[in-house]
Amino acid sequence: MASEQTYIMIKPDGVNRGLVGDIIARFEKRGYKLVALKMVTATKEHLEKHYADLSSKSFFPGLVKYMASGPVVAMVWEGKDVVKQGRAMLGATNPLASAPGTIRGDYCIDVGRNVCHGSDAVESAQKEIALWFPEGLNQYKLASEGWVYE
Ligand code: DAT
Ligand code: MG
Repeated sequence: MASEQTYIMIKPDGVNRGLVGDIIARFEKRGYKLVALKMVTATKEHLEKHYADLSSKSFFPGLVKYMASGPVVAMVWEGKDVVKQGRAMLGATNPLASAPGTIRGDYCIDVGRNVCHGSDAVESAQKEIALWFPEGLNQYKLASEGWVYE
């Protein structure tokens, strides 16, 4: 099975609001495979790299400050179509436009406090995974695989 990977991150508001377990559980219960996880208090320099594409935006300094204000939970999830499905599970960037049932649609209101990050394409996922997990990922066979995939 071709295994796609995505970078999912619980932002400092998600950590402080006690949403870590719920967000991880959603990906676990869906059937996706966790291949890396750690809590990191990221430096501004690291976050500027992560959000480099947005550096010209007026909200960029505030975004970096918020993301550096506390620890984040960094994860890599693996499975079929996980980049696109992960984005759908997160909901729209602006929580006011996020459908109920999505993480953002269920747990937040302001775009600047939208509790989670998910890679937007396979290529950006690869870049983000390399940035956040230079030490590499875990390789194992998930015991439930045959019950998730036909
Ligand atoms: P996403 O996180 O859905 O991939 P993005 O990559 O366009 O969205 O932006 C990254 C983050 O920047 C987003 O999660 C929240 C913040 N952001 C985006 N647009 C914003 C805006 N108009 N005002 C304030 N923050 C914004
Ligand atoms: Mg993005």
